[in-house]
Amino acid sequence: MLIRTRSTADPRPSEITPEAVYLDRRRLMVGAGALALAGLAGRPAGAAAPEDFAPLADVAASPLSTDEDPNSFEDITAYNNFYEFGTQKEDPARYAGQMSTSPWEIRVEGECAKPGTLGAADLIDSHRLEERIYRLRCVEAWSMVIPWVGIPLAAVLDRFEPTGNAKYVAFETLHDASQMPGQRRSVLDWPYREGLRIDEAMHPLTLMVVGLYGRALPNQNGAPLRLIVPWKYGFKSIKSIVRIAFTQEQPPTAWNMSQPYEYGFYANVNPTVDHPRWSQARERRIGEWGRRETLMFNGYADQVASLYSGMDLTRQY
Ligand SMILES: Nc1nc2c(c(=O)[nH]1)N[C@H]1C(S)=C(S)[C@@H](COP(=O)(O)O)O[C@H]1N2
Ligand SMILES: [Mo]
Repeated sequence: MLIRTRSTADPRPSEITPEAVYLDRRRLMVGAGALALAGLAGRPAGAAAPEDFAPLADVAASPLSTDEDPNSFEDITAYNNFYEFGTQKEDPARYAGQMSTSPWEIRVEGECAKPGTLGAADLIDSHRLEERIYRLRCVEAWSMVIPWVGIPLAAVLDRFEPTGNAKYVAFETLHDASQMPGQRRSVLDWPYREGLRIDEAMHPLTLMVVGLYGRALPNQNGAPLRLIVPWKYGFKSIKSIVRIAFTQEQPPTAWNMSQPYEYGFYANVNPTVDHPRWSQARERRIGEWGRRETLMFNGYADQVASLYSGMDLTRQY
């Protein structure tokens, strides 16, 4: 996301990782080889290393994965948007370590038969974990390919038995400036909030993420539980969730509240609807030079276009 005072959306050349650092999917399968490769290529001091994160057991590969090569662990954990820790891309890697993520509970309430709390550890233990390699397209016109580990959000929400009045689902991030120094500044109206229509929340592509690269989720990526909605701009994929509410009305969302003419509720990736200040037709894949064409619904049109039939996506952006 961009605040108005910033002048460029693009990563600086110094933030672009050399090709040799990439871990492709096959190297991921033999973790030790991948680590050796990262070591040879030279990781910057202080950067997160995969071995710092606990491996997740019994992760099944998902047929919903893209066949594109994932970005490196280093790209994924060093170039982040997580404004609770600062507005620069390297701030989350630097500061998110001060957030305590265990124990962690999500309060679930609103239009459901069984409101309650959800412990992150219990959730991980009681569901089958899937690896889903998804493109993440940031509204700032860059993208990454990330091997997430998660649980279909529908399976998580079903536990609380949403009622027929549940038309939307609202999500909130932790609000605690003692752990999140970025919240001392009113860059956004904290806590960070997001929301989905119930059919979007229940769509099989929507994932409650608990890890990446087969390991527990790094704090800078939204530990211990964050959303991924792969056909929407990255800002819909809210991190470090502490509250979920089923609602009858469309819930307020952080970026829409802050800059409604720039960031809509739907935020579907759409190369034909430009942001007021820049084109959305192309994107830079982090780690690559040049640009790729942005795909309608981030490449997931076959699966999700029907959710929006009859809607004017120029107006409901
Ligand atoms: N709580 C919270 N969630 C957030 C953000 C944020 O600032 N705060 N940034 C969003 C944006 S703009 C993007 S592009 C993605 C980035 O996810 P990543 O850093 O794991 O790649 O997180 C999203 N989720
Ligand atoms: Mo973003």
